[in-house]
Amino acid sequence: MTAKLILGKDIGNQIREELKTEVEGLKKKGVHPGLAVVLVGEDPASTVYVTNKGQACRDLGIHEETFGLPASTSEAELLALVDRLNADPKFHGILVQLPLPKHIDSNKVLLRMNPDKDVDGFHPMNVGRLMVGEPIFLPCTPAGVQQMLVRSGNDPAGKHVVICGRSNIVGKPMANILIQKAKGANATVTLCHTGTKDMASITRQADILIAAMGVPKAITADMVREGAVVIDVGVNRIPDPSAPKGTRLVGDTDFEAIKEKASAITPVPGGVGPMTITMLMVNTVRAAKAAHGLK
Ligand code: BQF
Repeated sequence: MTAKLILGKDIGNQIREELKTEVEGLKKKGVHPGLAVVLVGEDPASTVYVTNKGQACRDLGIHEETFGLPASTSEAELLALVDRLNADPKFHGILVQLPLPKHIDSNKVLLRMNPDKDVDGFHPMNVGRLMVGEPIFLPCTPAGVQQMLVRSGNDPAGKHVVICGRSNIVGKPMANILIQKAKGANATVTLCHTGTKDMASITRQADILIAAMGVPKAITADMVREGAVVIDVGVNRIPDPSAPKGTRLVGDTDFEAIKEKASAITPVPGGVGPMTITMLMVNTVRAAKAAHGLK
């Protein structure tokens, strides 16, 4: 079997087209969605991600401002900026790009945000709301994975989904989304992590396998059941002397080998990554509507 590609780039563009129309309609009602993006330091990968987010906003007509702060910014200074953005009605969404420098406690920063502007869905209030089944913002990457599954005809309902990786940003919210008794969810979920014994014996039972470990090519073909759907969340930059930049992006799966075995797979790049950005746009529009009492 050779796997069908699930292209997040295409699925995301379709959703962004729908959003563009929605943003135009909101502006006619006097609502101009706005997003504040905060970047502390100059990590090259984070800088690329923040650029991607700003570009997506401009494409949709969403007002966006990036607040670039030096790596030496103190926790108190960052908290003061969050307070200011919380109080600024121009911004319906606030995003603090992670990871933050080591001297800043990111949990403290997330806790300071107005949960109604937390378009990443990382504030403990929003984490809790997801767990009890009343989410306002779903974390962007797992929300994007859910959309890719549903829109590619692989509804997770009743399926055994195995997630590898337990980060607060992907693995844990992914599990919390898919176990809900809700449309596009209702799956049986197994969460594997670095403490899992014989991971391959578990991944081989997956109807849907989600790789979110942050380890290049950690999922090999022998770990995949014939006909499984494989979602690769990994974005790893590895050295490649033959590439113009000297590096290239690889996921957490051995794509070339697995595509001969899976029924469907997401590529890297062009898979989950663009969906993360798309779902950030969805959350920002939702935040703007909620702030103006619109459904
Ligand atoms: C693509 C991210 C790890 C840690 C923090 C498109 C993005 C990436 C890839 C992107 C990511 C990864 C983002 C592609 C945002 C996804 O074409 O494959 C877009 O911008 N992402 C982030 O903000 O923080 C991260 C990965």
